[in-house]
Amino acid sequence: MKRIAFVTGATSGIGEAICRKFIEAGFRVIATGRKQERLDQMAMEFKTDILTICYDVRDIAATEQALSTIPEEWQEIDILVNNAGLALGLEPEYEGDFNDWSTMIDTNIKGLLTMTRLIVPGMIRRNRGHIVNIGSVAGDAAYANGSVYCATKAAVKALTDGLRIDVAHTPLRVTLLKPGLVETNFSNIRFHGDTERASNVYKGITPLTADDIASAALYAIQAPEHVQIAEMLILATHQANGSTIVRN
Ligand code: NDP
Ligand code: 8X3
Repeated sequence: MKRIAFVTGATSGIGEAICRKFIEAGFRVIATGRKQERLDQMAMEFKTDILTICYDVRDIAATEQALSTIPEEWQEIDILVNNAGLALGLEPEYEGDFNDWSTMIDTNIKGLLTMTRLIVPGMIRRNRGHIVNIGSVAGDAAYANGSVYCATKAAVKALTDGLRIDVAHTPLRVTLLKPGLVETNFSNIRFHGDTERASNVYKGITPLTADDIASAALYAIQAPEHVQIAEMLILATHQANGSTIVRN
């Protein structure tokens, strides 16, 4: 029987690439996000290897309702990929937008926590499972004008480390992936649709691709069962940390 991976933020970028990579590798995928149309396209493409569910990870009741619709043959989730997330704005902390802050905190921290709280108990009961959280190099240290986003990703690191401790007596494994610059829709969202500003983020450097991160996720989940890939920091060759990017 094919193993089942549940992926949040599957409608774009890293989450979509993870769905593709996992399905190619022989997994079935529960792909989730808020864009019904995009989920429908994925359902058409991957047919019986995919189940799509549309909901917002910030809404606990909607998340519980969404999970309650999962058919029996999809309920034994082996892998949870907590990927849904975003950055909004790039400005000094003393000038940040309250709504942007709430959206980042509610999605990146509380959404990830909700998914973990709802899906991991089944893994504990079945005595198998793997949680892959998408953090960021931004969680290692704050960079200029990005403190709230960086703080949410530092929280993802703490939550991942805490979960790993809490399941250490079980066969469950917990992985944190910390990408650097990955060219996806991320910067378009961050700059509220300012595509020129977004494209400048990736000028003068060859950024990572979503597929690069999907390969790292696949490596982690395919490692032998006694091997726990606890954390991977994945950077473009000319990026040294969240603040040091050498552009030509
Ligand atoms: P994209 O904007 O391409 O994808 C973000 C995904 O998150 C979309 O599928 C979006 O789906 C989903 N999402 C956002 N908000 C919600 C929500 N409230 N409920 C459900 N789904 C939501 O960006 P990336 O692929 O780059 O980002 C994926 C993850 O990777 C994020 O956690 C990001 O912080 C992290 N990351 C990104 C890096 C980069 O440079 N790109 C580097 C390091 C980490 P929909 O709109 O359908 O809801
Ligand atoms: C996304 C990478 O450097 O834009 O987490 O914050 S960065």
